[in-house]
Order: sequence, then structure tokens, then C-alpha cells
Amino acid sequence: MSKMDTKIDLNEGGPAVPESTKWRLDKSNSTILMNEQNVSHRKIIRRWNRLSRLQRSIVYALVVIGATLLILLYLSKVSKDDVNKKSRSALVQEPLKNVSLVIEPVADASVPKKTVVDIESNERPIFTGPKNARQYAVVQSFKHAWRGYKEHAWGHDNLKPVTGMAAEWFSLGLTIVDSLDTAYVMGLTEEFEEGRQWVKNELVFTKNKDVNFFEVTIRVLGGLLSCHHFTQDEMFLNKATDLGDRLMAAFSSPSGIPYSDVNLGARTAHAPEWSHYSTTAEVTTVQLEFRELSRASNNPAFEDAAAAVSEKIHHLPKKHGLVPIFINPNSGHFLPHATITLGARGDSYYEYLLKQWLQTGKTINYLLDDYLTAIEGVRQFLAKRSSPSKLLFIGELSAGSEAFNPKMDHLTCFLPGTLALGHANGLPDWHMTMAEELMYTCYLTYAAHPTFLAPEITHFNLASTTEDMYTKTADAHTLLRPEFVESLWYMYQLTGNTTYQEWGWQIFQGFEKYAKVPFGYTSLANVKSEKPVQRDMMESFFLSETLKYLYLLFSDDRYVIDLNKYVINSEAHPLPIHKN
Ligand code: DMJ
Repeated sequence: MSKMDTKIDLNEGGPAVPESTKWRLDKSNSTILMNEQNVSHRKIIRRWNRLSRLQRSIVYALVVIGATLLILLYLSKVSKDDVNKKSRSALVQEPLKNVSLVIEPVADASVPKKTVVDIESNERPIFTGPKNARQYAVVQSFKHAWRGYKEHAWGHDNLKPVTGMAAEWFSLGLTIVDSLDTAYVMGLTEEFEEGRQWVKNELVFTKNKDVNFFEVTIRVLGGLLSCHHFTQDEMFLNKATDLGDRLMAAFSSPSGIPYSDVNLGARTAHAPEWSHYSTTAEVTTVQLEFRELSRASNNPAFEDAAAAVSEKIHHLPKKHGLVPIFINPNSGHFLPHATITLGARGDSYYEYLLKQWLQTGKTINYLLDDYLTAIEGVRQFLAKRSSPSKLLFIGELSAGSEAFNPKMDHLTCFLPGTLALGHANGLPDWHMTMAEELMYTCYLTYAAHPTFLAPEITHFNLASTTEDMYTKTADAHTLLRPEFVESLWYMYQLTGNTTYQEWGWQIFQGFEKYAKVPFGYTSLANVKSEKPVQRDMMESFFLSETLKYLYLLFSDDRYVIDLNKYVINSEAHPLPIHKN
């Protein structure tokens, strides 16, 4: 290589070198720079000297105006940040004190310190009961609710915990079956055995009575399958198979999209009396359960029928992956221009896309594709920021007009947990950012109220200077729903961030202070009032989901139920992940 070649090589791959500076390439880099700077400085000074007095004054004036504008810009940003900070802190109420709570571990003979059921296969987790004060407190709550139900409503669907009366819905002993695996996970052997005996001796599906296909699938079938998986007790599988056989009537529509109502005794199904339509989230939130039933019973018929629904919906046209909330079981088509929401009637369609993909060992690609497209659709059409604090929330597209409606159901707070689960399984980082921001917004829907409880629906302002969100009186009730604490548990297991435990503890104290009544825990009419009217209803999901998630959230061991091994159905019943 010649000397000349060496000089040219210095600039290889860099920016093109102007002709006039090429001669200096044999000098060191710093000398080149200094020479260039001297030349340009002299040029500037010469040009400045050539300016008239007027021209110089204009330049001075422009510099002063520019500087003033920069200072004003800086000051307005500082004060805006200040307003945002102030309005954010104004959103959070003073946390409740631990007044009447037993927060120290209590000696309790019925709470085992050792393994509940020693399952031989090491494929099953071993639940050894509460390990710290917060877990003990949650176990005490469960025992209080169970005792009240046992004394006043045993064998009925629900307890009215204020008056101590029973309430019927499907006549399937819903509270027992739904909460039995929570007792198991908490290590409550006595309660678990009481429930197991009832299921074995009393639970029958022969009554000539209509039940809701989706509710019975997620609560009863899901509960039985979890109990079977954890205990390997065939009795649970036999009950689940009998129920599954009867529920299959729902798929007998012309399109295969399930009808909403099933008569278990008669093995017939039909649309609800008020409509020809089924609910989209309902027909797409049975697949985890029917698949697990097939795998456990070695009968593919259940999985085939339910999976065909997901495939059919996969092929329907959607708005960037977002689905209307009603679907016709006769035609197999969505109700055009129905509401699009991640709240009531839409929510678990999105949840089960991801969870089915995970349940089948990430082998069914269209489920992942539909999930990714839908979450991108959520980002584009439903995710907005409130004013003035720029809180991220998920709104809805209204029926008919498809206009954006800045309202978010408490149900939508399942989304941060699902997004975090997807991210932990390799989905984009922005899903996790969205999860963290939504988690905070959901927290504020609780922390904004003196009860530290969230309303059923929160409305957001898009242009207010004072108030980001508000609650309408008609939406101010709480059913003690699980979605917020569910997401907290996902976030805690997947990140290890203990802030999520602290938030859960604050909310748990709200339940203790305002919802606890002599026979259990009651739904409340108004979370804005420190003396809320009690609605006298204890939902089965309070025991099945809310208390289970709180118990898992407060565990020092984040992996008591490992999300690498389990998908959790929409009613908090864990089901094993399969290879395909
Ligand atoms: C539960 O029955 C289930 O989580 C369902 O998917 C949605 N609603 C309730 C709890 O809020």
C-alpha cells in the first residue's frame, strides 16, 4: 500500500471529506480541528465588522427575544410539572390505618404449618399454609367468610352476609365449588374437606334449570378441574366430566357459537330471553376449561367444540383486532356496531387469546397473532391520557357511533396482569410499560376514595384542569371484584416489585374496614362514602379470586403458583400448561 493510499484510508467509512481540507489529512486530528476553528472564527468576526449599526441592533434584539422565550418556556414547564405532581398527590387519599386488624401471626390449630396433601408427583405444587402476618390476615378473612356461608347458606349459591340469608342463582352450591381450591391453596384442610364432602355427596347437575353457560364453566367446571389437578382425586374429574357433557348442549347452534343458556338437566340450550345474541367474552372464555377437561379425561370432544369457536372468531372481520361485544349464534357474525370494550362483555376475549396460546405451549400461532393485533388496536383506539395528570386509561367505543367514551370498568384492570404475562413470554417491551402505567391508574381508582375501594366504573376527563377522574353515583358501588389484586399478583410475581404488595395491603384494609360484616363480606353501594350502604351480597368470586390473589400476593415466595407452569382461568382457577 502506497503512502497516498494510507492518507485516504483515514476517512474510509466516515463522512465525505471536502476538497479544501484534504491537504491536511497528514496532520493529527486535533490540529485539523484547531485550524478549521480558527478559520471559521476569523470569518465570523470579519462578517460582524461589516454589519451596519442597525443590523447589529437587530441581531442583539433577536438574541434577547430568543433568550427570553427560552426562559419563559422553562418556567412554564416547571410550573406544569408542579401542577401535575400536586394533582397526582391530591388523587391519593391518606392510607387507612391497621386499626382493627390482626397483623401478627396468630396461633390457629386449623391452619396447618406443613404440607396439606402430600401429592406424590412432584408436578404438583405443595401448599404449606400462610407464612407471614399478611397471609394470616387473609386466611382469617377467608375463614370468616366461609364460616358465615356455612352457617347461613351452606349448599346455596350465595350468602347474604348482612341478614344471614341464602341467595340462589344456578342452584349449584356456587360458593363451595368456586372457593374450594382457594381453601386448598391456603392450606385450610378442614374447610377443604367440608367442601369436598359436599361436592361428592350433594353436587348434581340433573336439575331442570337454566344456567349461564359461561359462568358455570369458569366457576364450577374450572373449580372442579383445579381441585382435580391439585389433589388427583378422581371424584372431581367425574363431576367435571358429567358437567362438561351437559354443557356441550351450548354448542348445538347452527354456527357452533355457543348459546348463552343451558338447561343442565334437559341438556338443551338457547339464547337469552332478552336477545338473539350471545356475549363475545362469554363464548370465548370457556376454551381453557374445555381443553383441560379433554386432556384430563382423554376425550377430545370438549376441546374440539370450544377451540372451533376461537377459530371461527379468528376468521371474522374486526376493527384492528378489537371485537364487538355481541355475536349471533345462528349466523356466527358479530352484531355490527356493538360496543367495543375491554370491560364488561369484552374483557376475557383478549385474556383467553394469550392464555390459550400459553396453555398449549405457544404452539397455536393464530392466537398469538390475534392477541398482538388486538393489543395494538387497544393502543391505537382505546388507550388515552386523562387531563391534567396524563394518567393512562382504557376507554370504549360506543355502540352505534363508535365514538370514544372515556369510561373504564373495574373489570378492565385485568389488563395490566395480562400484558405483563405476555411480556414475560417474549412480547414487546411497550406492553410492559403500558401494564405499569395502567396498574398505577387502577391503583388510583381505589386510592382516590376515603374507603380505599374502587367503584364499578370510573370516568376520565380529557380536558379538565383540575380533576382526572370522577365517579357517577350510579357507578359508585363495589362487588369486591378481583381484577385489580389479580393484576397486582401478576406484576409482583413477574417483577418482584414489592410496591404491588403494599398497594394490595392498602386495599385489603379497605375490605376489612368497610366490607366486613358479622357473617362475611358484603358488596357496597358507594365507595365514596365512609358509611356506605351495605348491599347484602357476598359474591363467590370474592372467595375464589379476590382472597386467593391477595393471599398469593402477600407470599414471600413469588412462585407458589408458578406462571411458567400454570395458566389461571378467568375465575382464578389454576390449570396446568401443556406442551401443545
Ligand atoms: C368473575 O366472575 C370473572 O373474573 C369474570 O371473568 C369477570 N367477572 C367476575 C369478577 O369480577
